Amino acid sequence: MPPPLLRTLLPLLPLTTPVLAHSHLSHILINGQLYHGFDPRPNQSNTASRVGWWTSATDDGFVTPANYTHPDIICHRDGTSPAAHAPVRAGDRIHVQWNGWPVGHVGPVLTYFAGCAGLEGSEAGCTGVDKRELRWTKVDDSEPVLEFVEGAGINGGVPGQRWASDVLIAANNSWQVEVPRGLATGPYVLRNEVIALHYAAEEDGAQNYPLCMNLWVEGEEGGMELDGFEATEFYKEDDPGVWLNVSAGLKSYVVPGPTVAAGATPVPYAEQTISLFEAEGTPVVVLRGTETAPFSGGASPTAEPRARGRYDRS
Ligand SMILES: *[C@@H]1O[C@H](CO)[C@@H](O)[C@H](O)[C@H]1NC(C)=O
Ligand SMILES: *[C@@H]1O[C@H](CO)[C@@H](O)[C@H](O)[C@H]1NC(C)=O
Ligand SMILES: *[C@@H]1O[C@H](CO)[C@@H](O)[C@H](O)[C@H]1NC(C)=O
Ligand SMILES: CC(=O)N[C@H]1CO[C@H](CO)[C@@H](O)[C@@H]1O
Ligand SMILES: [Cu+2]
Repeated sequence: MPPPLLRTLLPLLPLTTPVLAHSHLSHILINGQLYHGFDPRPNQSNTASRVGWWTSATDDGFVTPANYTHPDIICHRDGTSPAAHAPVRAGDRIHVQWNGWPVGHVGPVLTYFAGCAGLEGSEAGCTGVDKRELRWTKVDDSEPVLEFVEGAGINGGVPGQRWASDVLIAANNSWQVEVPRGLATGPYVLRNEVIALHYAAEEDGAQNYPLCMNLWVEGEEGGMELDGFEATEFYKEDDPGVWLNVSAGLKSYVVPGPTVAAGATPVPYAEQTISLFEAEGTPVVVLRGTETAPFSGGASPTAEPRARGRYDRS
């Protein structure tokens, strides 16, 4: 870990806005139904029926490029699956709600799916699966990611630039994701990740926020199975989209990681809007194969590991 950069880099942040702690996914909405994420901050009460993965990121923080080959990049630090899955149909839109997004933390918003069916331990859906066995398919890379605009930075971001993260902030810190049409029925993990680039001019300065949620997709018999990449192979420390100075007259941006799968339909910027909450949804647990039952709250997720030391940067 390099020494704290806060003192030298603080002027990059707008002075009028408080420096927020970073963020996590508070919930997802599917057709107005709310499913809870996991709040990693100390002293939060997290419901057993949450579909968000447990993490030890009690500082609401991130994973850095030095850890791109470490399992922490899969579903954040010590990421551990919950018992419940949010039911959704192939082709539905999922509204992914971040718990705020700090101004100036500019970068791409990336979305991946991994299927759990067929993996060892998948009798209970994604819950008992070894996360290192997950193979991820990118379904959205938030194109065009970076647009050049007149004037001051949007939302206090970099002057002359509008990033996907600024679009996310404008939509009340949320992102819409379409579940690929034609997907096979079964349990999946949704991985929504923002890569914040405000310190990325420094080696190991990018900040990845990879957050996971369990889904139960009602798709098609004999639908498309996903086969993708290991998350520990997505990025390299010196990728041009990871190690770059966003303030040094950037002319273009190269999105890191795999390309978006053919057939996936990212939701365009114009449709990245707030979605209204109507009711609490009932998550399901997977009984076996393609059979599910409403989550009753009884089943306890796998033992949750103890939090370890905090990362030291904001
Ligand atoms: C919050 O949790 C910490 C330990 O994580 C504990 O020391 C503290 O007393 C708790 N605060 C409240 C208000 O419960
Ligand atoms: C905006 O986001 C916050 C969480 O950051 C959420 O509590 C609130 O309900 C959202 N507002 C709307 C209208 O969706
Ligand atoms: C990034 O670019 C800006 C503008 O050229 C410069 O002031 C700053 O020192 C650069 N940062 C680093 C870490 O090189
Ligand atoms: C290369 C590297 O920095 N690996 C780190 C990834 O995260 C774990 C857990 O915090 C560290 O122990 C490793 O050193
Ligand atoms: Cu931050």
